[in-house]
Amino acid sequence: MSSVHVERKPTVFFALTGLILFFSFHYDIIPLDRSRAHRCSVNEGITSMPKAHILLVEDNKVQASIIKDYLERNGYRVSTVEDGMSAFKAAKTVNADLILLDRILPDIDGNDVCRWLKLDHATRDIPVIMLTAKGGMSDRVSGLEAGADDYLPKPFDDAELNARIYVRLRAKTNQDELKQKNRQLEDMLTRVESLAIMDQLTGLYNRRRFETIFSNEFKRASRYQLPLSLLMIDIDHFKTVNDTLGHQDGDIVLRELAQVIQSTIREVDSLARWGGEEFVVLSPNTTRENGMRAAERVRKAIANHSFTNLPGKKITVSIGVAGIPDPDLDSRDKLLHAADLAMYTAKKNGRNRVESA
Ligand code: GH3
Ligand code: MG
Ligand code: MG
Ligand code: MG
Repeated sequence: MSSVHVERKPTVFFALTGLILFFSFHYDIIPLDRSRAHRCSVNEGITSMPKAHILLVEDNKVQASIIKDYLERNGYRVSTVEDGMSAFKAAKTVNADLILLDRILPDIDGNDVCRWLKLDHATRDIPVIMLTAKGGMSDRVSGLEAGADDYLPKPFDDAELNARIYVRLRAKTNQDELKQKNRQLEDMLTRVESLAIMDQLTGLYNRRRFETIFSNEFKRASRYQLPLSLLMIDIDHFKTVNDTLGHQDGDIVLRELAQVIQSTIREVDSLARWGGEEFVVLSPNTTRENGMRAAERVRKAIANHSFTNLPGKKITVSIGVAGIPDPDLDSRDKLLHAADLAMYTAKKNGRNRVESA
């Protein structure tokens, strides 16, 4: 549609137009080219787009009013401010999709306003089109250097303004969609990754993930002749817990027990759920003797713990410990088997105890 549209009596229309032209020429700027009236709006093509919100920063009231009027008739929502400081505040609060920024403002240079907007995390993604009265190359370059996405020298053509706004909004929509898709993809990947390595009940590493860690740590320990110990932990008489409380409460006990172990071991140790009510701890740089001490701390912590859904009752564990260096344990499988055997010895010797290979 045309840039200025006044449905009043002809005298009022001419008076108004004269006034507008006077101010525009007085300030050496003709904001909109009225010779291109009755042109089709570019914004009409964006039928699916919700009303885009434009923040107009323009200190010339007459010009601001004409641009605002024109943009609103082209389907945009427009907020206006008249100086750089207000532009900052508004950019953070009005949730604008695009900023039309006059270069010459009463308080701050438009380039500096643009630079600050582009430095601020909250506003850096809002496209900025600089409106400049100066058409010189250095002014255009300085505007783009300040981070402006585009510039429009005054006097500008209404259709050109519309087209440039449309292009920037379309680019921003594409960018926003891409960002959202990337975020969704990242979330999905994180979920898939955590599903692949975590035990769903306890949140600990699952057996598969543990095998990888174990493999790496075993290689490292063997190569650099560092000690490494492994704890195999099995809950004593867990069947009776399930039988008396039910499977669901049994699950809660398992979860709580996992937390007790986790809070007892060192941060560099790896804890995983090995199977039903069995857990493993891998302690790098730890001799078998120190592994025994760590196991004893775990055993005691569990035996002393009061479980939320087992008032007055205690849970105990049997722990088998194996470690390298040991000439008989020259493979991961042998180390694992030795810890397992030691755990069975602990069961055989009365449970709630630690045995080593
Ligand atoms: P012990 O080890 O002292 O010989 O006795 P136990 O009763 O623990 O015997 P066993 O190791 O053979 O049985 C393990 C029980 O753990 C059997 C199974 O019902 C229970 N269990 C395994 N996985 C889960 C689980 O995910 N949730 C619950 N609630 N119970 C489980
Ligand atoms: Mg100005
Ligand atoms: Mg078991
Ligand atoms: Mg058991």
